[in-house]
Amino acid sequence: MIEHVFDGVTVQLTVGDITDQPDADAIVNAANAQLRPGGGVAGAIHRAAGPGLAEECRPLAPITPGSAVITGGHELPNAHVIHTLGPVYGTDEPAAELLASCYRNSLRLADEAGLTTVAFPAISTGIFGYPVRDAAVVAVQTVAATAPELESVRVVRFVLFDRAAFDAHREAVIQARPHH
Ligand code: AR6
Repeated sequence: MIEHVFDGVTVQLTVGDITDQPDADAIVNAANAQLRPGGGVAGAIHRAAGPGLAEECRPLAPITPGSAVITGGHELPNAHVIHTLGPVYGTDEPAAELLASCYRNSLRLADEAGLTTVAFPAISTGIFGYPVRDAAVVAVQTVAATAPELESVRVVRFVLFDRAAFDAHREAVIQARPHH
């Protein structure tokens, strides 16, 4: 685990599984527009949460790239799931702005709900094909840029599935630090 504090918000990087973050108030889902189970992160979250999550999601769908919605966590150890739709790389443009909106809108929902700790996977870097090094820069810079407006969120954890994603985010944190 590595950590860096941006404007009072601790950004943590860890290698692991997004469904195994019991101390997070919310985990973020790399969702599809229909908020259905699907594969990757979404499949894992819906499997762990049980069928009640898909049921709660149904009336909230469809969502558009860059937007986010919040639900309960059902059988997950987390009180909430925040579902955000990342851009499909090469199709949804402008990709970086849409990806930044995913992080910003998810953080704002968490803050409005009074949550302290939020865990994100690397949105759009799996099935949606966003190169992880570029996505990591957008993700970390957006969290750093949003930190000053957050009143309740104090810990933002990136849960990276493999070493390459972890290293990309570590580089992005080093880059985003003031006076690095
Ligand atoms: N915990 C943490 N990270 C994970 C996990 C996990 N359990 N599983 C995969 N990753 P993806 P996307 C990593 O494909 O690109 C779904 O079918 C993975 O290695 O889940 O936004 C939805 O229904 C990758 O780095 O999300 C959508 O249709 C990152 O998480 C579509 O995929 C994101 O991979 C969304 O695609």
